[in-house]
Amino acid sequence: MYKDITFLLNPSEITAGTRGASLGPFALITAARKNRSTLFGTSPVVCMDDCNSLLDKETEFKFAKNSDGLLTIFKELDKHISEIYSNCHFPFLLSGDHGSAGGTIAAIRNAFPAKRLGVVWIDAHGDIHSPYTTPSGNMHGMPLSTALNEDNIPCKVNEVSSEEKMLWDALKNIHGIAPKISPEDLVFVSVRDTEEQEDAIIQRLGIKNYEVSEVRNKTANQVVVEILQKLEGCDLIYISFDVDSMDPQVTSHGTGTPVENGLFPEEAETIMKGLLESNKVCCVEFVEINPCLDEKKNEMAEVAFSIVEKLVATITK
Ligand SMILES: [Mn+2]
Repeated sequence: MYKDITFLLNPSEITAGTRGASLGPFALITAARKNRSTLFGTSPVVCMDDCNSLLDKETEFKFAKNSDGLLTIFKELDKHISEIYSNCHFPFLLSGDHGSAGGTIAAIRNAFPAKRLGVVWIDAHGDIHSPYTTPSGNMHGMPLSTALNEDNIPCKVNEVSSEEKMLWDALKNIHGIAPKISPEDLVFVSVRDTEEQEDAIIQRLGIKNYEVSEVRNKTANQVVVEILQKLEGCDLIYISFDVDSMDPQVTSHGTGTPVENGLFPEEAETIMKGLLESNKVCCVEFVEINPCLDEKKNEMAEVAFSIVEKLVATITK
């Protein structure tokens, strides 16, 4: 189905609250080189432009910080991902912060407008805030709301400016497709740190979350079976893997917002490999590795790299 993989590096960190996620993709490549891996010499590697210089100025947008730059990143992602698909390659994204993943979803939908897309969001966080509900204005907490075309107005706490609204609406409506996905086609894994506004929308939309305890009790393989069953009506599946889904005691704190009691790396790997075996997965994205915050040198990137290696072997076999 795919001739090869293209690694798309997207070192954007304009939507995170801490600094350093832009180094994540390069920390992962460094981990590969330390292991004398030839993975990144075997398939094409493309690096996207970023808008990270926005971080050197004050953002005008309190509740949608750097949303002007994020809109640019969404458009860049579309350009690159559409080119990767037109070459019959599988886009494997190594990104900075998670905020741009709404743009990845948008790009996939734009490349396959007639296909139904399922999303497996493996993350400690729900990432389902909007400018109307965010406590921080950091847009890495909002990518799923751009994909779901959701403002969560019943939980509104912020007065959003007209400029912020315009940019937010542009993110949600990019490519003229809104929403990009349905809530029933979204599955959370390992989400364990949410705010009450997020809990309310997750409940209202009925989004399934496989908590860490459920993964452990049922086994990761059983969770794969259930997710594929739930997404049976989807033609394509996108996997968004935030490394903070994993347990920081087992990995490290080399990520922007670590949360205790996460998945073991083996569980994350088993789930993603199992999903890939279905041949429905059309894109995988790794996000939020932050080597600046890593108390074990580059451990988070090394753990992530070992998973990337196994997933690539599954995709190309
Ligand atoms: Mn996330």
